[in-house]
Amino acid sequence: MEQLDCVVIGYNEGDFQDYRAMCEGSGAGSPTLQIYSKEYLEVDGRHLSWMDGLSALRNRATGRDDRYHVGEVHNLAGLYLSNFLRKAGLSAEAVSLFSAEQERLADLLERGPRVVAVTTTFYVNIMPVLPVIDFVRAYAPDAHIVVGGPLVDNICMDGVEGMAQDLLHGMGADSYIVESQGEGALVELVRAVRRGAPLDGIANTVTLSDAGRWVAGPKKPEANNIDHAAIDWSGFSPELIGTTAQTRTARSCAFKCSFCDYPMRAGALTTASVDTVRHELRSMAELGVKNLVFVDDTFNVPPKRFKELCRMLIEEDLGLNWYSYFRCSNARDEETFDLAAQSGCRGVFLGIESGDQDILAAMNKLAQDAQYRNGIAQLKQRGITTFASIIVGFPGENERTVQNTIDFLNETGPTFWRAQPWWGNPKAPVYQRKELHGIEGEAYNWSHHTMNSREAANWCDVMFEKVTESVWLPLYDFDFWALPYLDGKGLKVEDLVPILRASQEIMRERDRATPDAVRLTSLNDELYKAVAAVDMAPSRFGFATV
Ligand code: B12
Ligand code: SF4
Repeated sequence: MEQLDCVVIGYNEGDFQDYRAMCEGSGAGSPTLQIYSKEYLEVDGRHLSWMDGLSALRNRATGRDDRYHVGEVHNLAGLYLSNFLRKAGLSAEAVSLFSAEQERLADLLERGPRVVAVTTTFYVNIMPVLPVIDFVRAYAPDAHIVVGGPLVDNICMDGVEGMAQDLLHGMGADSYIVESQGEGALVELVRAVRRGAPLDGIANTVTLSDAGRWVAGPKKPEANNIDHAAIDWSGFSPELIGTTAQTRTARSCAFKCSFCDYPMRAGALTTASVDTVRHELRSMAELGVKNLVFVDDTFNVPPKRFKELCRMLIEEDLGLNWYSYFRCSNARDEETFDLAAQSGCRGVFLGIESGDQDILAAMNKLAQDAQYRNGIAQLKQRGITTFASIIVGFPGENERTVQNTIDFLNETGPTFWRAQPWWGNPKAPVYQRKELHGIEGEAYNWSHHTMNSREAANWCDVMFEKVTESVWLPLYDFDFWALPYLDGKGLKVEDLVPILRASQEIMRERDRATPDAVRLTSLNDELYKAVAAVDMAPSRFGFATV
């Protein structure tokens, strides 16, 4: 079989039991444990992620071995990077979910790839990278392993000195790419490995010197043409892609929310042309894709382009349902909502963050409460599923502002919601006014003039009790992005709502100081019956393959 130039490995979700131990290790009252408490199900005495819990209950009813997992929707960085390499005349294959595709990965590694590229989009520490590198070393000891993506970018943000050296050694790759894009550097690296040329001068790469130190090559920001980089979907098989697929029509974001550093890292907003998107969607539909996810951070901005995209989707009439992030504050006329609905919009992720006007202003959200209320009402009228994501504990937050958010959620009734304690990102703009807000600490361990992280976790619990007009969505390997995936499996929102509502009731009962064991058993029975009653297509992965 022909030798491959590169294999790109997508997502390794890590071990849920390790994640549980980490959360429990943070101690009672910590934000991490609070988040964990609202994202697991207990099945046969074992804590499982919500999606694994769903699979286990279904398997009990069907006798099958289905492992439903959002990573069945092919990892987009994997597809994007392998497509980019192919366009540069190199051969490349992608793997989506490491834990479930080890057999296929082993087959690809048998083909002696020159380079194995490891993505890190979803990682906040190096742990998930380690088993991937061990696996590749065992099956393809001669392959050059390169790790890139957001994790490496974050580690090397201030250069490759000190802690960065240790972490790069700790991961154990042969080189790293430090760039918010990085696809250009990957092509150069693969070409150099192919030629047997030295790697140390390649822009945006970090290589190991003879003295055992990581040394950064020249820094050269990439500005890859987003139209030229569009994915040629005909190069991937329908089995690999399935009925739900993600794509991206823009890079970065035009806003500057004060809790987020993404636009600073990703550069200026860059959009693909409507025609590029048209061609991509046609080839996706030809593969059999039915549910489409636009992962763009602000899909309906600029508004004029959004309308053009919707009109194109209507014209093409490809039978696609679509999902995306959506900013209500930029949807200023009814036509926007009409076009969204007519073009197949089925669900939107609303970064609401807060129902309090002062907090929104402090976050620099450039959004008004009235715009949110109107937006949710318009979307609901058109049968579009809404998910409201809330941050609790941003500087300025207090009992009154939390109550305003609770009222907002109960009055507007988005289909789904979730609140999470604020994650203090020291690179985000709000940290430039640290003294003003009295911010001390970061990540999930902080305090400021009006709250601390443990109080924020407690308020999330209070909200969980008091928000009654919307249904909680778990986070771990679920989130809004699981909705299009489950829809593709036949689990429609109207069937998912009662299932999630039942699990929310279970979480409420089990987290009480003295849970009622009889009620808990009856709620678990109710959940099982609801899961057993739905009609779902088999999953691509099984537990036996893990
Ligand atoms: C869809 C999604 C998910 C889905 C993915 C489902 C699936 N089937 O793939 C799921 C539900 C798993 C998910 C989960 C999480 N997610 Co998420 N997710 C996204 C989202 C919307 C899209 C990611 C994507 O595909 N982007 C498009 C691709 C093309 O871009 P990319 O992956 O960045 O890759 C580019 C470069 O980074 C680079 N690159 C990447 N890897 C490599 C490797 C090499 C070698 C090279 C050269 C280049 C390279 O190449 C690509 C092209 O330039 C992003 C937001 C966004 N719009 O990007 C958030 C995002 C990635 N998620 C984020 C987070 C925080 C999470 C969670 C940790 C949430 C949490 N708090 O628990 C979890 C992690 C997993 C878990 N335990 O639940 C953050 C990441 C922050 C960070 N790492 O700094 C983001 C950016 C959202 C945000 N703004 O906060 N997520
Ligand atoms: S939170 Fe979203 S809209 Fe705000 S700056 Fe970050 S990516 Fe942009």
